[in-house]
Amino acid sequence: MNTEAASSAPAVFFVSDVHLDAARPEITERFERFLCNTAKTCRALYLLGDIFESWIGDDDPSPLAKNIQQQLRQLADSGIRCYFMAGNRDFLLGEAWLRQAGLTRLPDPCLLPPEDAPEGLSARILLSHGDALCTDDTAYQKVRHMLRDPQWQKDFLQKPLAERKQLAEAARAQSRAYVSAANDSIMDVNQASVDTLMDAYQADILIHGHTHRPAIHRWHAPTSRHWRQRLVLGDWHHHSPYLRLEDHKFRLITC
Ligand SMILES: [Mn+2]
Repeated sequence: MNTEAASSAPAVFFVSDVHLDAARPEITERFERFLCNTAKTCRALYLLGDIFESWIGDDDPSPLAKNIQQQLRQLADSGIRCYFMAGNRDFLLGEAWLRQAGLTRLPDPCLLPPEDAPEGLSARILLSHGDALCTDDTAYQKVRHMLRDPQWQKDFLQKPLAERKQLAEAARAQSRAYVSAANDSIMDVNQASVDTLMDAYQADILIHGHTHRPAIHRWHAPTSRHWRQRLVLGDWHHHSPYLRLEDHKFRLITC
């Protein structure tokens, strides 16, 4: 029998925290290169939040957003399934924009759809952006609660574009000041919150971003029969990292 014929299916890619920003063209360049080259070889691309540094509404005529939308569309049109889960910076991305980009929205959290769960691998894989798990940061969780309120979002999107731009800029400055002053340990996920979430979904593997602390963590939880894994995606500030699922194996790649 020709074993060569049993070649593996194309890989599944996971990316988060690109933080695309008109002020950082080198990040845009790297991400565009990723979409045009590397991503062309996968069968599904999961964008797990904070792809954009900020999003103030689909009506913002930013050339950066338009170009990225077109490139994502090309990828989707070439037959690659592309998914988007909102992060804490791009949660206002609207349905029309996503549809135009060929992206399917995923709720946070959600299990990896069965078509991309490796055949024969019994592990249940959960996806999340990750910010909801940073429960030690109580101040942030309060803000998060407000920002995710549909009424708050509706009110915000009804403001004139210039006002939204100003508010977003002020929020970013505030966030930068907060992050630099806050205790580093509260900016990571809380282990008990991770286990509670994984219990609720009977998940064995959790993939998330947000913390910018790329790593593969492995531990044994008292509530689980199996070893658990937490795969943390890296940010794109200086590199172009992505997670690759291929032949039942995960690999964090940094280019
Ligand atoms: Mn984030």
